[in-house]
Amino acid sequence: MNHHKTQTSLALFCKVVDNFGDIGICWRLARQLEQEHGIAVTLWVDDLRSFQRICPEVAVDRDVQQIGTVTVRHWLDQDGVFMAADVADIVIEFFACDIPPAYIAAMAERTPHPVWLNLEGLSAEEWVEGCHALPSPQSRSLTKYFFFPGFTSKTGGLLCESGLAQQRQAFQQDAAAMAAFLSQFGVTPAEMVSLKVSLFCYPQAPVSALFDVWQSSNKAITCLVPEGVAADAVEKFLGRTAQAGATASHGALTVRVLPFVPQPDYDKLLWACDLNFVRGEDSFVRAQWADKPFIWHIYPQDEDLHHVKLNAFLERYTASTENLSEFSLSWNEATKKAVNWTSLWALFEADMPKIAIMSTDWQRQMGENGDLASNLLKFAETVQ
Ligand code: TRH
Repeated sequence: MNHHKTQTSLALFCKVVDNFGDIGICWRLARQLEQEHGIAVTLWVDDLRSFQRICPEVAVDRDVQQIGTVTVRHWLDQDGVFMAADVADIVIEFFACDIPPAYIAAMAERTPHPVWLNLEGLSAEEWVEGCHALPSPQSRSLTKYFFFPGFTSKTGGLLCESGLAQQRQAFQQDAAAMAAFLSQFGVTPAEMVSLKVSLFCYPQAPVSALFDVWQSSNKAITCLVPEGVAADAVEKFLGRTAQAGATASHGALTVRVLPFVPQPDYDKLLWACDLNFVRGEDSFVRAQWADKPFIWHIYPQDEDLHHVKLNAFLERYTASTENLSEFSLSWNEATKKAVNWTSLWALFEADMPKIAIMSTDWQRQMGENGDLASNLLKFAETVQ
């Protein structure tokens, strides 16, 4: 006999706190759940404008739309009318975002109750292993579970689409494809063979200090920076507004302002560059899959809490290179040592080949933990 299982449904609630990471992560997860696992996903998001920056297909004035096969709903307020029949099999709130009370009431009405998860932010700290998958009893006999991404087998792992490494390799082995990709941003053939660096960071990063060092480098450097990123330092360097298309060269350094590209193109940018500066959570993880050295600018928190998180990651990641660690700490102003950017850069640059090899090994290690979307669905099955 043929048993037809009905399609599993999943609702993912995303509040954009700021920037692009919240929606960046939720959109990536939603797409992967649909495409690789055949889940019917409804993504509730409160800020369609931020969504549109990373996914131009999004219409900012539509309450319900299909993007690919994902249903996107504009999450307008905490009110709303929901029936038990509206509730998905799996309900995920991203980053403790407080889903609408009426939706929770409908969850309690539904038989069986849905699996309810709170998808947390990424941290390399050890306590994460102890909190991952913990139940948190709620009113009306509902239970919410904490689901933590992470870097070990005792966490939910990292977001990584299947076939991503193959796609990346194919692109990196195809010099013509890489050149075509970069030339759309005005990158010249001479710049193509320079040291290509992508730059994505928060406004307080010491970009000007690094630009100064790069200008007197003995090797040409091309820095590709998306519009709006490090605007003060970029404008100072350019001597004019940092609009997409703007460019200037001083000494060995050329800076080019790129448009903010759709999410899949951002991956290609990371793959095409020799070194990537990334930030937050999603670009930070994507840089780990790019097989290239990267420097992470961590999202700043009160009382320098982020320094603890940064150190926790560096401890896991940089076992064999002090120079990467030193550079990262200085980039994040997380060291009390006086910073000499010239020597930091020289040491780091000399280590780049070694760091690239380490990064390949890291990907293999992370692969052993399984990917976040698959781990999440496996976990949902165990608590169903
Ligand atoms: O934008 P971020 O700083 O986002 C976040 C948020 O601030 C969030 O509140 C916080 O919790 C988190 O950081 C730690 O950095 P992130 O996470 O790297 O997200 C950026 C997204 O934007 C990512 O999905 C990649 C995408 N992107 C593009 O699609 N095109 C681009 O040109 C660039 C530069 C990025």
